[in-house]
Amino acid sequence: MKLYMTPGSGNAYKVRVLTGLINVPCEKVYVNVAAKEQKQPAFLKLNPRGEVPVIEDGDTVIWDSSACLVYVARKYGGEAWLPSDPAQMAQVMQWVALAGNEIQYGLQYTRRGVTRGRWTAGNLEQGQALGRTALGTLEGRLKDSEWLALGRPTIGDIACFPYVETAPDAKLPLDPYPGIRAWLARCKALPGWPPREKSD
Ligand SMILES: N[C@@H](CCC(=O)N[C@@H](CS)C(=O)NCC(=O)O)C(=O)O
Repeated sequence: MKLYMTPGSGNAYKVRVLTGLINVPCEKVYVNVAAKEQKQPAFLKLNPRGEVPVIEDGDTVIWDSSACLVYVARKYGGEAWLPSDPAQMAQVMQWVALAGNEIQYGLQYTRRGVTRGRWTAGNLEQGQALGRTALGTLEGRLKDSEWLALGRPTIGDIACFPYVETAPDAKLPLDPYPGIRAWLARCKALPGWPPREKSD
């Protein structure tokens, strides 16, 4: 399997985490975002949205980190990371949905605005408000649960992790969220959890 990524992409990191945890060989293909390679016709054939991550597994091409997690979990992870039982699957996907909404538009985009001056969806206050919704939702769960769903680690935890860990870069310190801080440490202690290459 190939993973198209950049060293600093939190969304690509999600896929690296899952393939690391379940020990699926994964060849990294670095995309030159500074040169806008992700917007060139060759890459747009893989992902019409012009973003990383993308995975290519034989003839199967999947874009979007949430979709990549679903694919890898169901194809290579058995029932462990995204079970096929409808209620259990939906309970995991609730958290994957939080990652694709409040976490992306609140924590990821606000961090990008603060650190790179690139504001694509609102201003600091709007982004931080969404980010606080994400953090409050997570803290409500994690103050008395070790994991987000099913009492064990799933792709819900992996999807939420990267931009929650970097929330302080969006000027949202994690001091008021002890449940989240303990969960971040618990995630990183899982056997096979890979380090970030870089965080930009
Ligand atoms: N919803 C998408 C977001 C992907 C995304 O934001 N990718 C960033 C890197 S983390 C990217 O490719 N940025 C380059 C660009 O937008 O041109 C996902 O979850 O995969």
